[in-house]
Amino acid sequence: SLGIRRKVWQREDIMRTLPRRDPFSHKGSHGKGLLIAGSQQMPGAAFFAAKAALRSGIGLLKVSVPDQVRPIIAAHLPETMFMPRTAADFQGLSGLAVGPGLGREPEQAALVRRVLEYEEIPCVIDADGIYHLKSMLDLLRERRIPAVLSPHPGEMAHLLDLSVKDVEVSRFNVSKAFAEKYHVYLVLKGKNTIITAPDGEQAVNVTGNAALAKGGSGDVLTGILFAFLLQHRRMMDAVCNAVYLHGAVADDLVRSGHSMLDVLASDLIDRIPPVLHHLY
Ligand code: NPW
Ligand code: AMP
Ligand code: MG
Repeated sequence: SLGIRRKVWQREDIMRTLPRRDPFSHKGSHGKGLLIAGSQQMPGAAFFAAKAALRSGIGLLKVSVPDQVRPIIAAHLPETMFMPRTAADFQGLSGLAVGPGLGREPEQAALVRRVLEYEEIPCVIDADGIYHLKSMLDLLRERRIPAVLSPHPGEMAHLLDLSVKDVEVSRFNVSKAFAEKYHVYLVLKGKNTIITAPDGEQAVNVTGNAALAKGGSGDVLTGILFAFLLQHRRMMDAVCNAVYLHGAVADDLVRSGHSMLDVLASDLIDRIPPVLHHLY
C-alpha cells in the first residue's frame, strides 16, 4: 500500500545479512564494547546482557558494574573485563550499551547522558536506561550515529506519557512517529516486535513465543543487539537479526526439551550456539 514500507523479517533475510567472519580477523575486528549495567539489586541483568553479547560474537567486552557486583560477573563470566563506574574515558571503544538492571536512582541518569553524548559510536539503550532517557530525549537527535532503543510497551508508554493500551493499539504508528521524530532505531518489544529505522522503514519479527514472558528475557536481547550492532554494516540488519535470533532461540527451546513455562534467561543464552550454528 502507498507509502508504507514494512516487511516481515524472515529466515532468508538473516541468512543473507548475517556477516561471515573474515578469516584474517582478530578480536578487535568484532567490536570492543562497554556495557554499563547492573546494580546490587539486579546483578543478573548485567550478567545476562554480557553473556548474550559474548555468545553473539562480540570481540571484546568491558563491563561497568558497581564494585560489589564485579566479583559475581568475574566469577561467572571471566571473559569480561571491567571499567570502573567513575571512568570517563570511552576512547577506543566501538560501541556502548546502557540500562539492564541499572536502577532508577538519579545518579544513574548521568551515565545515560554520557552515553548519548558520545555520538561517534553505536549505542543500545534499554530498560532503566530508557527510564532515564525521558529527561534527555532531545540529545537523541543530536547524535551522528543513531541510538538503538529497545523498550517494552510499559517503557514506551513511560517515554511518551501514554497508557500501555494506547501504545498497544497502534504499535506501528507509535513506533514510526517516535523513530522519525528522535532519529533512532526503535525496537518495540512484545509479541511481533516491531523494528523501525530513523527514516521510518519498518520490519516485523515473527519469531519468539510466550516462553519469553519472564524476567531477564529483555536483558538477553540487549546483549544480542549490542554484539550484532558491532558486527554488521547496516544497523537495520543488525537490529532485525538480533530480534530474530532472540525469538528463534525461544522457539527452538519449546520445540525441543522445554515447555513454555520453564525457560530461563540462562536457557536462552545456552541455546544461542546451536541456533546460530544453523543460521551461520
Ligand atoms: P504490569 O504491571 O506488569 O502489567 P519496569 P522491568 C508494564 C531489570 N531486570 N512487557 C508493566 O505492567 C531490567 O533490566 C532485572 C513488560 C509494569 O508496569 C530493568 O533494569 C532482572 N512490561 C528493571 O529490572 C530480571 C510491561 O511495564 C512495567 C508490558 C526493571 O525492568 C528482570 C514493567 O516495567 C528485569 O529484566 C510488557 N509487554 N506491558 C535481573 N534478574 O537482574 C506493560 N508493562 O517497571 O520497567 O520493570 O521491565 O522488570
Ligand atoms: P523485557 O520485558 O525487557 O524483559 O523483554 C521481554 C522480551 O521477551 C522481549 O524481547 C519481548 O518481545 C519478548 N516477549 C515477551 N513476551 C512475549 C510473548 N508473549 N511472545 C513473544 N515474545 C515475547
Ligand atoms: Mg527489560
